[in-house]
Amino acid sequence: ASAQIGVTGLAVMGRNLARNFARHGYTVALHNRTAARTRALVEEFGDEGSFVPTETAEDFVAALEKPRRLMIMVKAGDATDAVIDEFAPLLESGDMIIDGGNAHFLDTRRREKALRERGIHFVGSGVSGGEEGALHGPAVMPGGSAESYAVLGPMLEAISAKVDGEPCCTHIGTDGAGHFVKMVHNGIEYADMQLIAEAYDLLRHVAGYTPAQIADVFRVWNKGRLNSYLIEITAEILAHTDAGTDKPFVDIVRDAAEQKGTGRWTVQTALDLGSPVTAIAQATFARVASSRTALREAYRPLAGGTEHPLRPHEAERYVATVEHALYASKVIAYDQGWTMIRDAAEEYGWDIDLGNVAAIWRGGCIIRAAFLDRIRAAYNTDATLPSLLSEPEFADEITKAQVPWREVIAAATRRGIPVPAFSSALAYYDTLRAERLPAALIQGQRDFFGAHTYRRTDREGTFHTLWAEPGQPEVEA
Ligand code: 2AM
Repeated sequence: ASAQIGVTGLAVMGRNLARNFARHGYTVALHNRTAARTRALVEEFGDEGSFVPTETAEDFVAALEKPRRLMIMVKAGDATDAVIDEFAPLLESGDMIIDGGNAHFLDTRRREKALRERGIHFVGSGVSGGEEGALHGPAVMPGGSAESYAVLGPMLEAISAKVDGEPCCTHIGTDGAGHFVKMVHNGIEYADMQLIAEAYDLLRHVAGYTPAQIADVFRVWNKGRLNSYLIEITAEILAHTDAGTDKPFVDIVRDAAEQKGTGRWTVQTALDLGSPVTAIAQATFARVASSRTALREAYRPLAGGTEHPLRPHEAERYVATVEHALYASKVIAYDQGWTMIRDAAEEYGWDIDLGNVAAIWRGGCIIRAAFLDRIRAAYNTDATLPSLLSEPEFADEITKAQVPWREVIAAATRRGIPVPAFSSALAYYDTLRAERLPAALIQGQRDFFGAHTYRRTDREGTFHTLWAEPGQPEVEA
């Protein structure tokens, strides 16, 4: 019993996390259903640190120091349950199982409860940053008990990415909070990617820029407030030429976006929570729509917008306009994500520090960005901030972006260029900003056909109008 942590499931993510622990001085017990993977890891990387390879579940558990810390890195879903069922009977009270896979937070809640009843800590942990992150420093989002974090926290912080010396790992909240926050991270990632893609599309088809020219625009943007990993890689992708054809890489890729499902989970969950994450939803639907070949065939011959080519001297100004629209939409998308996290915290009783969520996403993960420092500062100044736009600096930026943001969307609409994420972000902004919404009319319709009742602006109570009897006063329901 000499290993501080054990990792079972040694496909690329598990292997790289195991190596990351070992490189940080921990003795790591290794296990995999198929022992060949365990042997291969030790053969290839055994000199990176201290590994204890094991073949049976019993040997694996016996190799772990108490309280045992056992990390599961298998495919999310049934495999996770199978592995838990295999190991839990071999563990004792106080031991800890960490699930570093992409589990649905409701599965994590279920597993945590079942294991808690047996005295075992179950820590559902989001791990972001892909293979490279797993090896060199991911963003880590552990849920579970505070007691388990006291033991695991230092280890997870050690292997996490660091920004200004701070670890990109914090205790998110109890049971499924870590996997929930990871899910929303991915939802925000979908929105951010779609927004960037729409900005590219506009520069291409309105400004008439080539992919290489747009790469230069993104490189400039990456030096400003949009600075982020996603903007940086976008520039690289746009500058890339397909070796075989010499065409811009972006022109030889089929325009049907795929997904592994965390965006879909975010949207499904948002509907249950009543969280209006419209930009994330539009980004998810945009991927789905792009893949609907038969529908696209059917719509392709239909009428579109009108061409208004920009004159060359207008292009430069247009780039600045798109930057405003992208930035403003991005603030809205992130605000929606944070709203959803707050809604879930309330629903599930999680004590989530919203500033810390921003802080740990500054490194290791796909949405890492300078911008997150500002979100963190906003929540650190006022943890009860109802929205990012309640913070004066963000409010000021959005105010300054108003005219260009609307101009970009209006011009795209006239030309028939789809900007679902840009326009949903603006519609969200205008919805929440409005003095009066036509929701009043919806309430009238509901009362008319279904006697669903309404409330009045001028006095308290719940009312129903006798629609079939004109002239009658409304009745109090
Ligand atoms: P394998 O190497 O034996 O296939 C990713 O698929 C990782 O999860 C692999 O390490 C794989 O083990 C493991 N895995 C998948 N399903 C599993 C299961 N039902 N039980 C144990 N490990 C599983």
